[in-house]
Amino acid sequence: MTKIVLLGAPIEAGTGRRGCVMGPDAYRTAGLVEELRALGHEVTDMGDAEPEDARDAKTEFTHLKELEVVAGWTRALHADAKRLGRGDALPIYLGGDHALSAGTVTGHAAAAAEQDRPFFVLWLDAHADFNTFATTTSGNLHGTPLAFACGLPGFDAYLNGPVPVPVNPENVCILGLRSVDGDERRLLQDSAVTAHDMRAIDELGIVPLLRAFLDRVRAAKGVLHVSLDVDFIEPDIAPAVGTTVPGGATFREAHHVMELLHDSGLVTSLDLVELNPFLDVKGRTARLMVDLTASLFGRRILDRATRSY
Ligand code: Z70
Ligand code: MN
Ligand code: MN
Ligand code: MN
Repeated sequence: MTKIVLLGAPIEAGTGRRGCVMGPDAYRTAGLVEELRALGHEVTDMGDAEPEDARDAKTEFTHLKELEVVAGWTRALHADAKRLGRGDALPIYLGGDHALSAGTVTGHAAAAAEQDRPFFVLWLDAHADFNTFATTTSGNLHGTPLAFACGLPGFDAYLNGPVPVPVNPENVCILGLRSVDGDERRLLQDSAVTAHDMRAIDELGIVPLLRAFLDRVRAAKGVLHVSLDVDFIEPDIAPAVGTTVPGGATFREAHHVMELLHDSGLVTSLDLVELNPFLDVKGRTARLMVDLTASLFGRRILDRATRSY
């Protein structure tokens, strides 16, 4: 049994379109609380977080969209995540677009540092979200949270100062990559982030790639934050996203990743991001995300002797 807290983060300002604000309620409607309780977990839904006022958030760049709103969410969620990271329950953040992870990842990194635990991030996404204010061409700030969390320069507007505890890029693994911008690619390749694109998954298999990363987390006695972007999954089966990129993880790959994460026992916090219920087809993407979350929290087809994790 795991103690789980749910916190909604209905932010859509990080994307170029409307709809992610409905994400938290779509997860509730799709039965997330009931599914987790059916698995024996103690679940508390804390409702939705609210952004801080961040009208002071300014930069030299004029093409950034909704910077003040994104900064307000970053500050609020950073504080929420830092507080929840000190507690004994496992938080699931219900997005909301991926800009919310600027707050959750940096908040959990700060909490982990207080406890002298190495902090790791698994980023399941078609995108690297490794743009800075200087490199984003779209101006959509959901393309920036991982660069921000890793301490790349120029982001002081988000937290009104530097990131207190930047994530060590060596402790970050991206799985599912298939859309990276030009300057973003250079930043990513110059960093120590482990990035596995779809070609790596096709050639080597998603399981060995994930196992290698989990082995590193375990060896370091680390804690693991998982950030699951809906567009990690093939859009034919997960259509409710603003940016559909073909060639995503299959139903079986996605569930297998979740099952391995469960067996590892290493996950300490989770983001579910980029669900846009306005674009969904009869709730199927929301239900798939709930089912994947259930797999991460122990739902299985048969009990079996697994490998050591
Ligand atoms: C592109 C940009 C992005 C998510 C799209 C796309 C970023 N690299 N991230 N969907 N989750 O605009 O920066
Ligand atoms: Mn609501
Ligand atoms: Mn993303
Ligand atoms: Mn994405």
